[in-house]
Parts: sequence; C-alpha cells; structure tokens
Amino acid sequence: MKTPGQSRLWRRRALAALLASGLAIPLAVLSVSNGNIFEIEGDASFSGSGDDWENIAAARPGSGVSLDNKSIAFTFQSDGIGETDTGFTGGGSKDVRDLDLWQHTTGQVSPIKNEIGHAFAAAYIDPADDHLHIYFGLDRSGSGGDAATGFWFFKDKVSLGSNGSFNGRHTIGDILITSDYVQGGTIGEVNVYRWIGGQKPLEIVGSSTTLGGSTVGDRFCLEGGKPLACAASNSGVEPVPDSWSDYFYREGGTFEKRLQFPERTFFEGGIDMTQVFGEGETPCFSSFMAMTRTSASTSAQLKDFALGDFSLCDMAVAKACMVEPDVSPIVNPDGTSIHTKFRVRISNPGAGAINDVQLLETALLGGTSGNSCALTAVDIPSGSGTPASPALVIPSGGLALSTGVAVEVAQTINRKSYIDATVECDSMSNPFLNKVEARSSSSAGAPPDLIRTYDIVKGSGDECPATISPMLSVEKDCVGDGVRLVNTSDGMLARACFTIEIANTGDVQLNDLEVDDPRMSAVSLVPSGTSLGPQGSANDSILLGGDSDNSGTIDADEELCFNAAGPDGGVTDPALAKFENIVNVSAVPALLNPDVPAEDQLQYQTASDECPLCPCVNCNGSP
Ligand SMILES: [Ca+2]
Ligand SMILES: [Ca+2]
Ligand SMILES: [Ca+2]
Ligand SMILES: [Ca+2]
Repeated sequence: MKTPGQSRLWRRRALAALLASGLAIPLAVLSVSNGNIFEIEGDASFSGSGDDWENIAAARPGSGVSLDNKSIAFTFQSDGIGETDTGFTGGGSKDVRDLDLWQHTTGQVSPIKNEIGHAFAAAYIDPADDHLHIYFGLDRSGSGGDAATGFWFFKDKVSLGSNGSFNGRHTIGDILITSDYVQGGTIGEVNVYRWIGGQKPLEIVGSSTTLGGSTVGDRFCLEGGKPLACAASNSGVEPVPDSWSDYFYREGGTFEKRLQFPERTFFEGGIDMTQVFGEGETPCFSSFMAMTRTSASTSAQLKDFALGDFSLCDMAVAKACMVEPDVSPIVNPDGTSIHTKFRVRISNPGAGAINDVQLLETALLGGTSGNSCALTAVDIPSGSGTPASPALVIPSGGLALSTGVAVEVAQTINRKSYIDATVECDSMSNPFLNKVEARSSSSAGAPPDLIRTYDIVKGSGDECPATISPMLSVEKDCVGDGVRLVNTSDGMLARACFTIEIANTGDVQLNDLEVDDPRMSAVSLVPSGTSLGPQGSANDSILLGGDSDNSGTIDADEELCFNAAGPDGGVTDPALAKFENIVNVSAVPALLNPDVPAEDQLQYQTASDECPLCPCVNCNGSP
C-alpha cells in the first residue's frame, strides 16, 4: 500500500517519465472530463496537471497546506459525524418538494454507509470554450451496499432554520445531480435535473438512462464528445490528502481517523453547466448541498446532507454612514431633524456578472414618519459594471425614494466588483435606523433572483447619530435698575418690574418651554406648547416684560411686575433694601443624543436680578 506522499510522488514521477520519453500526451478533449482542468478519476490527490480536491481542501481555513487552485468559486464543508451530525428527517424531505417541506434533525441520523464526512464543490471556466464546469464530491464514513448520492446547487441562499426548518426556497434553474453505485460499487447511473416549478418540478436534463454512458477506469461519463456530466468513486484505497480535514471511518462501533479512503468511500463528479443553461448564461448559484439517499430516483428517501455557501454568482449589500464635517451626520437648520449621508455598496463576490441591479429603501419614508431619503449619486468604478439602462437621471437635490420602490442603479456589476450608491436621508429620529435592499437577476431581463438586505440596527455600531448640542440661556433684568412708586387704590406702592429674555443658543429646537416665576404668576409665563427654534432661526428667543410686540412702548399687558409689600429681608435702611426675583426655565430638546438618558437632556436654567429700593447715588461701589 502506498502512503499519500508516496502516491503523489509516484504520479509525478510517472508524469515526468512520460514527458522525458518524448511520447506525445494526448490532447484532452474540451469537456468536463478534461483532467487538465480538474481530475475526475476517483481520488482526491493533485497529480500536477488539473486541480483535484487536495487543492480545494488546501484553501479551506486552517488547512495548514499551501497549494493553489484555479477555481473561480469553491466550498469545502466538514460535516458532523455520529451524534453531532445534522441530516434529513420527515417524509417531506424529498427532492420533488420545496424546501419549506424539508426538515432536519441532529443526532445519529444516518446508517454508516450514508454518513457524509466532507462535501465539496468547485467551479472552473474551460479556457478553450468558456464553458462553466462545476465539480462536486463527498467522502463518507462507511461503505458496503449501494449508496446513492445527490448534489443540489441552489440559486437561493439556503441555510438551516429554527425548529428543523430550512431557510430559502427553490428557484427555477436550481440543479440536482444524482448518482448511484451499481454492480458491486461501480458508478453506472448519473442523472441531471433542473428545477422548473409547477406540478412536476424536476425536469430531466440528461441521464444515463436516456443518453447511455461509458466507463474509463473509475470514471463514468454520460455519452457524448462533450459529456454533460461525469462521476467517479474509488475502486481501491486512495490517500486522504494532507490538506484534508480529519477523515473518520467507522467499522464496528467507533469512528477511527484514517489516512486512506477505503474503497467506494470517496465520490466525485462534474457537470458542464453551459450545456444545461446555454452559452453566455451564468447560473447564479448561492448554496450547495451534498446528500446521501436511498437511490438516485427523485422519490428517494434523503439521509445525510452537508450544506454550505457556494457563491458562484452572489450579491452583497452593505450600508455605511459617511461622516463628513458640516454635511453628515448633522442637525438640519430646522433644529428638528438630522441629515445623514449613507454609502450603499452593492458588490458581486461571485463568478459571473449580475444584471438589472436595483436599490430600494425599506425604511418607512414619507407621510407622517418624518423620514425622507434621496439617491444623490451612483458611482461605478471603471471596469466594475455598466450604468443603468435607460440612464438614471438624478436631479439636483437627489432622486426622492419611496418605501419599497426599486430604482435601477446599474445594468450589470461584473464579477468580483462593486458599485456605490449615495443615499441622503432626513429624519426626526437620531440616529436614523435605515434599511436597504438590493435586487438583481442572474439572467439579464429576468425577474430578480438575488435579493439581499441590510438593516442598520441599534447597538450594531453602524448607526450614524448626529451630536446634538441643546442649549438654553435666560437673562433677567430689573427694569430701570430700581423700583418705582405707583399710585394705586391701595395707596402708593413700590413696584418692581423685570424683563426676562429666554434664548435658544443651541442647534436643536426646544419644545414644551416652561417659565416659572411664582411672584409673577402661579402658572408658566408662556402658553403651553411654546417652542424655541434653533439659534439663528426667527423664533429662537422670547422677551417677557419688554416691548415684545415692537410697538415702541411697553404696554401694560407686556409689563412683568409685582408690587413690593415690604423691603426684602427686613432691611430697614432703604438704601440697602432691594427686591430680588428668580425665574426657572425648562424645555425639552426636539432631538436627543442617543447615548444619554433622555431625562439628563432636559434643559434647565435659572436667572435672577435685584431691584434696589433706592437707585445708586454715588455709584462708586458703595450705596
Ligand atoms: Ca479527483
Ligand atoms: Ca487526482
Ligand atoms: Ca450532515
Ligand atoms: Ca455526516
């Protein structure tokens, strides 16, 4: 038995010997079975020409092995085994059912021959004809008996949901490949299905039953010069590559780590997706599932599965606050709303272009919400995509957005590229917890099948609060700097008159103003509901006790006076006697700083002044 290292060495030596001998290496046909792209031959080891799973496993996090791969997208999943495994349960878990009828459970769910240890997929472009090939495979922890496999490529993002459910649904164009080992373990059956929805949701694209097939070594391919699909499983012991996550095999009761795949425990296959979808079409798969099953039939009972992201053509959307001094985020001149600029980045991390890219605001806008947003710019970096068609016209001030109404922001975004849209919002909430959705289509002109959302959530650190500076000032002044004597029906009385000036010296409107001066009035000196606009606005201050109507004279109803019943403090020397008066003012800011308790942001101010009984005579510092 060769060890893994010896096996690779042997292969490389064989290749070197072949080259040295001067024999022509036969030109590989342009097909999914082309070993110069990917080796489907029933092992996982890289032999030096095309990639193999050894290369893909090396790219998984923590592999500790440095080995390149030429894939344009890949996934390598380590599945649970034994009690930690998650597999199918329930009668609804069938290929012909949509995912809302599937169920999963965790525990020892599978017979050992169905126990998936790892599952993997990788996508390649054939440089000769630009065809998209997708390779897939799994290893299992037991052998014996037949063991059918299935591989789903989902366009939707599929993940495990709560209570045994699955998140995500089938989309037209999802692909299923099933295969079975027959006749003592040799692969003899391969079926390719496409999800088309409706009563009979699985349409057969090609199968060994209708097309026939042929076997070379451990590899079985559907018939044709460019086979639609191929599959292989190991007829002998094969090394587990060094880059692999630990492989466990169970014989009897316990799982043992092994350095070789026992025969028929390793499975791999490939499909020419361009033959399925047609030239120039890139199916935007997002998720990949490998599964074991009772047969290759679409009515088979499904056993174990391994599920992971496989972003062949994907989209992501993210939203970030743009912090620009005096621009964003700031309090608007109205003092009741904030202005925030957001950068919405829509990116395509996948392998094919995405089409008809749309942007939607999903936060509540307009009406009485106090929120409004406008698209003010779309930036498509050079080479990243093409502008919307028909062209997007953004008027000065921006293109107003309505909740849930899509705006096309780009016709295409190229693979591994992004575009930026600028959205500017005004809101009476600080911060504005804004939400956005991006939509695009895997096929130009088709309804959107990639839908991604991004919410700015409180406490996430993404919020974009404006810093509010509420400020209130109060001045109280004794009119004439002393009391005056007035003749009343009660005789001559000393009357002390004051002016009170209350000003908003901050950037935010102050509501529910209260001016309390118990000597003047038992109730607030201003009507309930009085507001002061931010500093600089027309209503940023109130004058009480003065010529508030600007008529040139202080009318009786403008005066703010009280009759002094006697000198304060029992002072008998009239020169020292004075009448003091205090005013307390409070107000509630229209906007609050998010991280400060609301009660700590209420505004309180107190002012006082004195009216002396006798005017200052010498005015040199002593009365
Ligand atoms: Ca291989
Ligand atoms: Ca190989
Ligand atoms: Ca599993
Ligand atoms: Ca498993």
